[in-house]
Amino acid sequence: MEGQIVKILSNLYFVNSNGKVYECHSRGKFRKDNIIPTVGDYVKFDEKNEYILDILPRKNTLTRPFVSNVDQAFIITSCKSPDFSTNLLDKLLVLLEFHQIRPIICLTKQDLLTKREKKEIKKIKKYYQKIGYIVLWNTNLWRIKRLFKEKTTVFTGQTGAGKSTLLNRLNKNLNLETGEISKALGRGKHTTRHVELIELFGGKVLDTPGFSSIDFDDLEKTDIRNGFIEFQKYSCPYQDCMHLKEKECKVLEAVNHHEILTSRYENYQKIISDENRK
Ligand SMILES: Nc1nc2c(ncn2[C@@H]2O[C@H](COP(=O)(O)OP(=O)(O)O)[C@@H](O)[C@H]2O)c(=O)[nH]1
Ligand SMILES: [Mg+2]
Ligand SMILES: [Zn+2]
Repeated sequence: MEGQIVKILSNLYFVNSNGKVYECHSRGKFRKDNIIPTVGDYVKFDEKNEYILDILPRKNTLTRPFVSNVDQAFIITSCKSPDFSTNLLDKLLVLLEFHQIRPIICLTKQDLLTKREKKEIKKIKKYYQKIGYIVLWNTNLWRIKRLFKEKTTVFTGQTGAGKSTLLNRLNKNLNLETGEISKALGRGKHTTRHVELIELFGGKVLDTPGFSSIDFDDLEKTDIRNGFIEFQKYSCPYQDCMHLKEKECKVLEAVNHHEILTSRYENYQKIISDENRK
């Protein structure tokens, strides 16, 4: 049978297959081959003896926490408190593009905005939609719910952006801690918790934030360039143009004509010139 590992407790692998969970052991073989089964792995298993037989090829693997085969990520982005950061958003988009994870941008705390601020955010929202991203308000619950089906999903975004709040709204049974008060109480339980994929609206979602802008280790300059997806439609005279100082660069032209959002280009420059980039 085939299934997906949804939780690991020491040597026990919880494999979900068609909604039923099997508590499987792993054979020594994987350790020898240096493959460690992780949450999210699709596996072949012997359902009678509850043994994992084989790990199927992975689409991707994230670290911190370890999870494989992530299909999509909600980037929870607050409009205010903490302030809206296009830099963090663009960083996360680049990372997700690199790992071939579909980004879903979800804006929160729009209720805290003045009319003028809201107008500004709406403009930015439109731009990201125009270049091909799904962008939603956290109040669009019915639209959000429909996105989970048959997908493995992670949540990411700044602390305090509203990840746990949204997850709780989606499923009241989750009962995740939210806000600063609970953080101050700091229940020790939280830090030792195991990573788990939970079933939600016909898909699976990781119960902790699974991704951060610190995880930039493997990316090269060209990966960063390719992560700015709207740059790809411009064909510059320079083959393999990095859109920085090249002559007659079409991307630079588009920036000057405000076809490309200024903040997008500025973030590109910042990210690519960041320390120690290969
Ligand atoms: N005004 C407002 N507050 C929100 C919204 N979403 C979350 N919050 C609050 O923001 C704080 C941080 O939310 P939390 O879900 O813990 O953020 P997390 O760190 O991303 O999990 C909490 O006090 C929430 O009640 C929202 O849409 N509007
Ligand atoms: Mg939280
Ligand atoms: Zn160029």
